[in-house]
Amino acid sequence: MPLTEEDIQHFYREGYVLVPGLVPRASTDAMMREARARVRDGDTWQAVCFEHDKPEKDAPLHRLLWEPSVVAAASALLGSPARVYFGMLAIVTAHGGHGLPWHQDNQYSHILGGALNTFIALADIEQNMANLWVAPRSHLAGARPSKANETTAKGHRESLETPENGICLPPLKAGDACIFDRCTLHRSLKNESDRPRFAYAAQYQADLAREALTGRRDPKRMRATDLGDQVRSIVEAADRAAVAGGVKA
Ligand SMILES: O=C(O)CCC(=O)C(=O)O
Repeated sequence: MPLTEEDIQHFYREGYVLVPGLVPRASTDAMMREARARVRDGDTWQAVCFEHDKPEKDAPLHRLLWEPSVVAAASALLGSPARVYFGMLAIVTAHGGHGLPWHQDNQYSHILGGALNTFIALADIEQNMANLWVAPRSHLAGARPSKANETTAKGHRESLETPENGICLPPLKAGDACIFDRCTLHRSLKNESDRPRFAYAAQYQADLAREALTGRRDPKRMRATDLGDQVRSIVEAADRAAVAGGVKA
């Protein structure tokens, strides 16, 4: 279902919006066929990231970047065609991970002109399964100071400010999503459960958005619909092969 005007107002006012059932079941099932095979040994937070220079690489795993309902929601919130900024399958193994500390995505790279992240549950995520936390209205302060995390999430940014109003999202069903501004503070914690947590983060920028650092528009950030046109046949062929081979979701 398309976002309502109320959803859009909630996103701008609170810095996030929950969208139950954003992704159709057939697509989360197809994602899970791929995602289950990516769980690695160990107890860490694990990511498989989209590579702009090689859009065909792992194309079935990054299909949600051009999933029509996701792109439509991002475009409605951004008020323009959505360009793919970043995509990431994020797995937290059973009883694993430390999650990611409070951060804004704009603390990694600062985009001006509209940019957001779509956290999508690929399978059900209970609150104790490294579900996402957000700090409502934290986006209103803009990009805030941060540092490199040196302890539980090396290689990640960490906000110098800890919000006092953080909330854990309610339990999510496969296909539910939380869309949040790249200035909204968010985090996740350890997965306390016996099941791995599977989520996909699909980030988009507005059609004319620019990098704060350089003032440039990044030509690699293609429109999501163009990415779909480029890789759809690869993904469809992979799906046919998986179904013929009896791979289960
Ligand atoms: O996967 C997670 O646990 C957190 C995701 C996140 O922080 C992000 O996508 O920026």
